[in-house]
Amino acid sequence: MKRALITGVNGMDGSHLSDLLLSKGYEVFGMERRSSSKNRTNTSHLEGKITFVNGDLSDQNSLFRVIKESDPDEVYNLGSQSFVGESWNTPEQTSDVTGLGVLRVLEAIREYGKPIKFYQASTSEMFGKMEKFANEDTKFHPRSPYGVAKLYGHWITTNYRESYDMFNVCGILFNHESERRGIEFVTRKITDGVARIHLGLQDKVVLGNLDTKRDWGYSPDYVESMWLMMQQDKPDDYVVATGKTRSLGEFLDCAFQHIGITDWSKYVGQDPRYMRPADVFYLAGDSSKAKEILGWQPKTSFEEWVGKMISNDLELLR
Ligand code: F7E
Repeated sequence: MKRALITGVNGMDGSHLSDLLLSKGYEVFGMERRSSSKNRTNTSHLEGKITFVNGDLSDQNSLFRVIKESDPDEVYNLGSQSFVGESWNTPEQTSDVTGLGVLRVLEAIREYGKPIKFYQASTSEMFGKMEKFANEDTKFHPRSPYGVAKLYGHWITTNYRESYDMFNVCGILFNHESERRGIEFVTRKITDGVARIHLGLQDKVVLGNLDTKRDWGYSPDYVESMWLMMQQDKPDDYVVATGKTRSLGEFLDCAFQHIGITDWSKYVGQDPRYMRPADVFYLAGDSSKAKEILGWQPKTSFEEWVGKMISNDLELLR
């Protein structure tokens, strides 16, 4: 039985990856920060099925201990301060956890001595200012403290692969969403808002920059690419995306259509509070390499997963 350690287990990807690895017969260890009130909304169904271990990406000693306790074959580093907007409010903490946290996990693995495969959650936010499809060779230009911290994580993972011959892979994943997405991210904010409007609980969804485009996919499809990267003979980096870019307006069209509204203009407001000092306006990913080498491709259509998110929010609110 293979053993996997997932940092950030309570996040959207961490919980979907746990589901996937359990279905493949893994013993799963999920790292979470100690807290008086547990945040297991996404993982309550995993209690008793995985082992939760206390650890913190900003504390080196805790990581030495967690690696020893879990004795993993594979480590998936999904923990981070992942909300881009928040990274301007807490740039130092974001750099520490999202950037230096990667170095600390790598050092803990190195110190432990046994060969352990390592997955780093890199991100399309590292491309930032881009104009056409990005692949593994596209130049990086991050536009937020979060993107800069992720770029450090990406390069230190690569550097440790080259310096110490470690099996380190980086998945450069474009935006991916699901019913378990945090409410502050734009897709979930909209599906929750649309559900509230439908139930008469709210009049409007108030957003920030509407002039933005993303290559959005579905998280359960994307976590499969993480596992596939770890099963290859050689460690490498892969872009994971759908190849289809949509505007926020198209996302709103699709979401409101699920409750029978075609003209959503009177239900959507704007507030500068939700705008960022610098934004990423356009993201488009070319995942040809992942398709060719990993045999990966997205399975769930845009309309299908947006529908799942709305149905889930309606059910939760009811
Ligand atoms: O914003 C705009 C916002 O916060 C998407 C994270 O998983 O994906 C995610 O980062 C866009 C931005 O995601 C609101 O300005 C407009 O242009 O949902 P988001 P993100 O910043 O793309 C990448 C790949 C990651 O790695 C990150 O960890 O939507 N937008 N109005 C808004 N965004 C939010 N959050 N709230 C609004 O009201």
